[in-house]
Amino acid sequence: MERTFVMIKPDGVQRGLVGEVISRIEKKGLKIVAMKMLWIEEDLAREHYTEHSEKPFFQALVDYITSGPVVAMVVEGKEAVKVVRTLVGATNPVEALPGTIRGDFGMDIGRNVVHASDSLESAEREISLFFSADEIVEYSKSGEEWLYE
Ligand code: IDP
Ligand code: MG
Repeated sequence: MERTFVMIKPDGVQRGLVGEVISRIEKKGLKIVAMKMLWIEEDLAREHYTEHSEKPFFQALVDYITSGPVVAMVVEGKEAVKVVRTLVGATNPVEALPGTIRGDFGMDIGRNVVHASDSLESAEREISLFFSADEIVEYSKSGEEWLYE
């Protein structure tokens, strides 16, 4: 099983999409093993998006992600990184396919509703930035035998 990091960004929270996003994650068959609401500080935002620190949109991105509360999650499942990226859709909601979160709920690359880790390495890094080990809950979920062969 893999774990990935998912975050409902400030626009997703303000637009009342928290339930919708969580619902899609649950219905797909993924297991939520950690979740919290927080208001990200500037330093954490810069660290989270460090790979983009030289990009022209970096400061706007930091301003966006610190503009209101977010909902952060750790999500577990078989190939969870890839599965969640597929659920989330392309970075630019203009190009994201209908049926994906960004395709169904976004209009602008700078307001694309959710974040999801892009690799197992990013997932491990991002999970440890946002959660301590004791905030991640291990449990078995009923019906797993109907999800996995
Ligand atoms: P991702 O979120 O799909 O992994 P990244 O390329 O890692 O996409 O970019 C991180 C975030 O930075 C995007 O989700 C989006 O909010 C923002 N972003 C990416 N490219 C642009 C851009 O060209 N203009 C403005 N914001 C951008
Ligand atoms: Mg990314």
